[in-house]
Order: sequence, then structure tokens, then C-alpha cells
Amino acid sequence: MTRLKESDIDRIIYQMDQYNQELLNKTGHTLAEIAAHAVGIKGVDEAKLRGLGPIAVIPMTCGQGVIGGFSETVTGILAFLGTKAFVTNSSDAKGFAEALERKAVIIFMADDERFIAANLKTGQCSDNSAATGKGYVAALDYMTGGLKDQSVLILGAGPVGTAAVFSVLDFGGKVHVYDKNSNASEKLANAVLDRQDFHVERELDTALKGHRVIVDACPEAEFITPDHLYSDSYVAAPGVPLGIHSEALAQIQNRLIHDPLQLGVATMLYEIMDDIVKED
Ligand code: 2YJ
Repeated sequence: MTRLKESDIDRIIYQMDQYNQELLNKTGHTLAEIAAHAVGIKGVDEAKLRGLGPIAVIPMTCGQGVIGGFSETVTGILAFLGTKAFVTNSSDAKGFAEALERKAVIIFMADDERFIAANLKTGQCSDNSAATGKGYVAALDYMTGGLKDQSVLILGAGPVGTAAVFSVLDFGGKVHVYDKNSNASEKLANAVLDRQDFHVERELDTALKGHRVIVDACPEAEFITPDHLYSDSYVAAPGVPLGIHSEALAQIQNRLIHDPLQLGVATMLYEIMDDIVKED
């Protein structure tokens, strides 16, 4: 699992409007609408978001420690979505106590293994990897005009790729999975009930050339080259660093979704908001 660097995230909070507009141009929908779509919520209830109690983001010093600007960036994304979010002054258990004292209803915190959000009223928990997989597939569903009956190549059978697989199947798509560790793809195949719409790909180059809708959920840089992309290709790339080769960027830019944190955090928030009306 990639550990974010300060330089990956230091401009995010200053560019939220621009990023939102970019999503709107590419998918026809805002960040909030995509997050809502990812978790099956009908529309975006801004009044409900404004009415939510405070959300605390707690810095965690364990393992490799605090990433400069991480908590502030998560808070900025949550504030952009209309919530009252704050970074606790203290970290770790002391920060958690502070969150409770300040009447937080939701907390966000991340160590080197997991990045989670928890709703302290309902006990619901959202995991960033799973939420990221769902959020990117929802963006792809909007961007492609619907994944139903489409064949989607998912690169990486880790936590993000796995969530993406189930999400594509939920949208009615067909899944092809490639992982450089073929055991990981086989393990995932065993977890899928409807095997008719699930296929394991064994050769990366062939898999890439045979697909026009791709989720890149692996941490390799620049392996998707110009000859892998067509004029009607769509790529959702939650993986950091970006897997698209710099020479292929210009041709896919307008049909590429990629960010280090925004879609995952937005989907986590929507996933743990309680008593929301679900889509039919
Ligand atoms: O509080 C802090 O600033 C740090 N403890 C944040 C650590 C963030 N964690 C990571 O970047 C891990 N690699 C886990 C990310 C999971 C993403 N799906």
C-alpha cells in the first residue's frame, strides 16, 4: 500500500473548486454526486451535510508518523463537501478524547495500514481502500455513460481493486482482472459468486490492448503506454503514482480520473452518513 507524500497532497485544498469543475466536465457530475452514486444514495442532500455534527480528523503518530498536511487536507475536502470538520490539536488517543469532548459525531484517522472513518452514533465504519474503489467505479459509470454490459479491466487485486470489482459487478458490468501476482486474482475469483461476469487476465499487454474501460488500482508508474489507449478509452486511476506513461497523458487526459485523496474521502463520508435515503 502506497504511503502518500506531503508533495502528493499539498495543493489539494487550494484546488477543490477546480477539481470539482474538472469532474463535472468529465463525468457530468460533481465530487459529491459521484460519492453519493458510489454508495447508492439518491442525490446530494446539502442541508443534511450542513446539519451534521462536527467531524474530527485525528493525526496519528504511530508507525511512520504524521504526513505533513494529511489531516488538514482531509479536513479541507470534508469542509468543501459542506461539513463542519476540524483537525484535533492533539494526536492519537489524546486526540480521540479531544474529538469526543468537542462533540464530534464522525472521526477520520489513518495509520500506515488503514485509513478509516467512523460514525460514533451508529458505529458504522468506512475503509478508505474500499471507498476509493467504489468512488472511482461510480465516476467511471458516469463518465462512460453507464457500465452495464461493458467489459472493464481492473488492474490490481488488492483492497482497492477488489472493491472496484464488486462495484463494477453491482453496476452490471463484466470484470476482467489482472494482477502481477496471479494468486491474488485467483483468490479474488473465489470470492466472486457470479463467475459468469468475472475473468482473470494472464498477460498485461494483451489485457490492456483488449480493453477500453480500465481501472488502474496498482502502485506501478507509467506502464500504460500510448499503444494501450484508444480514442474511446476511459481510465479511472486511484493508484498512486499514476500508471499512465507521460507520453500517453495528452491523449487520455479528458477521459482520465485520477487524484490522491479527494474521491476516496468523499465516498467515505457518504458511506457513513446515517438515515440517508438509498436509491431504488
Ligand atoms: O496521521 C497522519 O498524518 C498519518 N498517520 C497518516 C498516514 C496515512 N496512511 C497512509 O498513507 C497509508 N499508506 C494507508 C493509506 C490507505 C489508503 N487506502
